[in-house]
Amino acid sequence: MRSVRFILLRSIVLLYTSIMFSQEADSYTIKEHYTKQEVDIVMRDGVKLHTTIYSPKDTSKKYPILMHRTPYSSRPYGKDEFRSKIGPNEFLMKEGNIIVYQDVRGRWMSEGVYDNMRAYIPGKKGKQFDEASDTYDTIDWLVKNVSNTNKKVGIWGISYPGFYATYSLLDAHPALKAVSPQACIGDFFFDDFHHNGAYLLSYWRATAVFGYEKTKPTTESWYTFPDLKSKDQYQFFLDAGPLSTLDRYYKEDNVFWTQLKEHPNYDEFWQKRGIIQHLKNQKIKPAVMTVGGLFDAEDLYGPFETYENIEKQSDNYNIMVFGPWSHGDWARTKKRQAIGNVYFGDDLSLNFQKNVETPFFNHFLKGDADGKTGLPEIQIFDTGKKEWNSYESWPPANVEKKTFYLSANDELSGKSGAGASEFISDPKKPVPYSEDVKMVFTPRKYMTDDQRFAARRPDVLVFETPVLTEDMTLSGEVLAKLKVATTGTDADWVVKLIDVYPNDAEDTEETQQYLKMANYHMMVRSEVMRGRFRNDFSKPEPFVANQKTDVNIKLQDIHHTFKKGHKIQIQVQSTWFPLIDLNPQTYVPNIFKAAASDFTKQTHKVYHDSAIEVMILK
Ligand code: PG9
Repeated sequence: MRSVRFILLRSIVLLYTSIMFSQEADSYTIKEHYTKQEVDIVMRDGVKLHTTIYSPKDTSKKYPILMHRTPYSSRPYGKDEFRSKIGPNEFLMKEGNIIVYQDVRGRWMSEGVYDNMRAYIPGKKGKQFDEASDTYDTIDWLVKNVSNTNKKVGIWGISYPGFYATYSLLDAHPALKAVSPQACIGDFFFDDFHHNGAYLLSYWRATAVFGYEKTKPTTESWYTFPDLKSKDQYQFFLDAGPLSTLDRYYKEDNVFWTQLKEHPNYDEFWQKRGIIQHLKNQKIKPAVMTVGGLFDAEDLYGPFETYENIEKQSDNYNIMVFGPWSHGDWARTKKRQAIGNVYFGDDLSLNFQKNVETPFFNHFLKGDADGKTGLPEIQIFDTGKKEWNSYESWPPANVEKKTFYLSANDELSGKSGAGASEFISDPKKPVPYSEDVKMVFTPRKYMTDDQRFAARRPDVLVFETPVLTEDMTLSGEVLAKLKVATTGTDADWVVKLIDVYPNDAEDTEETQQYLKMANYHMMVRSEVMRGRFRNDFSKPEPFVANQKTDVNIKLQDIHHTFKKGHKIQIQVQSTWFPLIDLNPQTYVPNIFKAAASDFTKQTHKVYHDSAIEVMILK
């Protein structure tokens, strides 16, 4: 009885505080504190970009400009329509800043033609334009025409807006003082739509958002999503068969779908659209704070590469924050931070917004701007110990390499061995990437999902350590150096790094009904290499059947303590469906054009001298 009374009391308290909080949050309205104007700013080539400017009504002081450039609309449009929240977070909103939203070229109310990941043009002349010049021209207009500004500009953005934030650093306007690229796309061949050349079939529905060209500025979306008449993504795509059957949903007018199909390799089309390369060729001047989520299913490559390449090339103020977040979690205000079944702690996002993001922008836009922010160079969350750590560099200076081998008897050991483990890979019965039955817009939850369902399949190899007798912190890159063979002539290789919980692990309120956290196989990191690209992403090569071959796979950085009583597990498989598309396992020039008959069951081998190289915190 007492427990029922306790639960009842707790829920009354929770209800009361949530009402209080929401009333406090609702009592603040943008309309009451800000004016709004919408302008069309003319770029150097004459195209007008629709720009919405929220200015504080209190004109007793001057404010910096915080800008956000987006392909997802700066709506609502119309002078009496106000957003419910503006700016990177509510702290910066309430203290007063000039907040600017802009539809990027070719999107929504802006003129021009959209180009996915528009290529940067070094040394632009005359009317030549790209997203760097559009940003420069916009800032130039704003600091000259917006009243009550202190003429300092900051830019923030998550995901695609994060890409535009990174882009703003190139040929940066002198008024641009602070930029925060967050979950910033670096390159569509390694972020979002592809991972090491494997096509993210799980992104297929998102192709509608970026594939169609609009004919004029519009406040209404000009694209629609195909009605797949299914809620079971695995079954839908399995029944669909080869990718070419999906042409029935996207015709030639879906420019991006056509581009995806025509460019299966890392050719000039994708290479010129990657932005990381340009960070190596310029001295970046504005202060930069790159933010990412350690379980971000969409953009992990981008933020790590952005921070690391700026750090190598430039001597500007440059810091990095990586938390236990999935895509964009750090911008939300949810109290309990959890991803799927795994709970990491309370108020992690709110504390980041209050104690990191707000001080970063205020220091450079309203403060001394001398770099003495008091913020560490690196703030990263240990996703095993569930605590924040700070370092002066990334990876931390005090790490040393440790090599595990995929040994006989399913052991993850310190010894390289003879022989191999093998499995039959059947495209007709691919390994699911998740146990959940759903139809996603983009993948998310699988990044920490339980992997027991996979471990129990005959087409997934499992290698694990004995129960750890002490904590082991893996920090930085994980490199899988596989030695494989296949009876076929093509194959994908998926490596998953898993934290096996002890049998006394406790459930939390996030634990799915059918699961127990006891013996939970938590996905810590995972990655695929489309085998044809093992030597060169732009020059695909078939495998020679039954020939032992090297396949190296870089898994994105981690910071995870495998605690005493846990086990480290590696899983290796060759299908991961429908996260990625199916590999025919017989070599064809372009998998997007493969016929159903090309898809064959093959036997794959992983030799016991395959290694997993990790960095251990000393
Ligand atoms: N990077 C994310 C995304 C890009 C393209 C398609 C779907 C998602 C994002 O901008 O949210």
